[in-house]
Amino acid sequence: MLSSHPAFSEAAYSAASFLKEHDNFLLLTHAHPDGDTVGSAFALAMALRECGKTAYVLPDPLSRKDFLPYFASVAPEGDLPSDLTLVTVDVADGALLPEWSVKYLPEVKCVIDHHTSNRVDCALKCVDSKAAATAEIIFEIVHLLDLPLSATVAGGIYMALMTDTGCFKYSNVRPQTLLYASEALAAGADAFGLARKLFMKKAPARMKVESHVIAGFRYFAEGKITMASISLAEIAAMNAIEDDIGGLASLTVIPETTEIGIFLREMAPDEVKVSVRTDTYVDAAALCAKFGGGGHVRAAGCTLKNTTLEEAFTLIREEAEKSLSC
Ligand SMILES: [Mn+2]
Repeated sequence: MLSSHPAFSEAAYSAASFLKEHDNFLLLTHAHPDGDTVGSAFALAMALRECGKTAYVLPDPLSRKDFLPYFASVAPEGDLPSDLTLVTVDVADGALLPEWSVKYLPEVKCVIDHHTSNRVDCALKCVDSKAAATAEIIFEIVHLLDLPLSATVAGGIYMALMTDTGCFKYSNVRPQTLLYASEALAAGADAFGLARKLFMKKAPARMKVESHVIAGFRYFAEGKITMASISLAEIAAMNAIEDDIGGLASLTVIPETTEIGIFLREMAPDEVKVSVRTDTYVDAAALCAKFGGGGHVRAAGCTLKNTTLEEAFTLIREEAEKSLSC
């Protein structure tokens, strides 16, 4: 582990002292889990186990299949201990918990996250909005628990860092991101294996969905806004599964003229999930906040209920156009 390092976050210090005081943990991840919520929760659970504590992550059977082994290895076995301490990891808002986790929300005792707009109702919020991924906080916590970084924990941290930075490309990358990734690599994280599996190789069905989405791009404001959507009917027609649909939003900000990329996914006939990615100056979180959502300055989201896909498309386009001139 690091002999000298940049100052760790307040979030990591308060989380580490809280974690030291308790013994049986159930960690909660957000719905439609990404590599940060999964990798961070997995790494934290493993680290707590290395401290001799009991720690589980509540499984997500709907997760993309690459994440299922992570969930399986830290899933609760048999009856849960009665004195569980609930902790959310990378969950920006209680509304983002999967439906089977919502019942635990009132019992959450600690929030570990990097979303500025964190809205989970909890007394202890360990939020470092400067961290590129929640995994940066987890790395610091592991250090503060006086644990050597094991290859297992390092693997979860590396996956999470890689995911939330688009393979270390996004504007959220800071010196700590690469320093902690380097430490994770030195500790045995399979950097190429993870990059290959999660980012470089894609199933034929995924390629088909991506080309369909790109072919359907619509440009507004002289190309400064790119929008794409996928309906339930299109998902059914392409036989697409969750693995084929997640993370499509990042495609919308690729066109070189585009400042705001918007991806809409029809979740139900009257419910639309909107993901916004911005290039250099528009605040994606502020745009999504207009619809009750939030996230980060370059990547954010919201869900529009009682709204059709077409209505949502128009609503978000109008707000996006306004945000260009702010
Ligand atoms: Mn994250």
